[in-house]
Amino acid sequence: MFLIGQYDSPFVRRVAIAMRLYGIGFEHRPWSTFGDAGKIAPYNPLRRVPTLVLDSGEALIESTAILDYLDETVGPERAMLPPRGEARRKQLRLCALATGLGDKAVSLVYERVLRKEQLKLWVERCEAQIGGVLSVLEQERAAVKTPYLFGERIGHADVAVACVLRFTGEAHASLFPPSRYPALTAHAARCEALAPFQEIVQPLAPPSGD
Ligand SMILES: N[C@@H](CCC(=O)N[C@@H](CS)C(=O)NCC(=O)O)C(=O)O
Repeated sequence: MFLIGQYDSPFVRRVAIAMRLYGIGFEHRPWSTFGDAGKIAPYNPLRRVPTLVLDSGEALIESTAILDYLDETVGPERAMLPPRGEARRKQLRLCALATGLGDKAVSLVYERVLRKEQLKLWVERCEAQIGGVLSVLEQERAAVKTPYLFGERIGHADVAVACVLRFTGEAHASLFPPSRYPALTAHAARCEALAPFQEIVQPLAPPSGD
């Protein structure tokens, strides 16, 4: 199977890291959503990444749906998300906050590099959404004393938060000053020290719009 997308995307990265953590092998096609849109389109008409193409030819889209497939593949004992109940809902909520933050951070990058003049209304809205989510995540991470958000084992929310923090810090340094978010900074450092995070990483290379 092969994973389409570059590792500077927090969404592609969270999927690739989960695959490494699960020990699931894959080929990597680091196609750019803009430069290589024509290559992505046959697998995903949205021309978005991550897209995971299975050996059968079936193409999975959306990081959450891809992780759902991977969880099913490894089974409930090893899955990085509880199968049901409150524990699942709580972790999915944090995943949604982290990936929602990622959506806004990506959107702000597009606004910066693809438009001649940025739309102030949109920029301010995204910045407020990013700041609001970071505050809540900081509070909630600070309140948890275990190594990871939901205990001793790393979960999808941990990976999502770390990947999105890295992207936000690289793309919008002024929105994520480490001194304002010590618990999140410590969380990111703990995750980034793990081998799969060190292996699966790519400095941000935004589209040029050309
Ligand atoms: N909700 C999607 C978000 C994926 C996403 O935003 N990917 C970006 C790259 S970071 C992309 O494909 N951008 C091109 C586009 O949206 O047209 C997911 O979780 O997979």
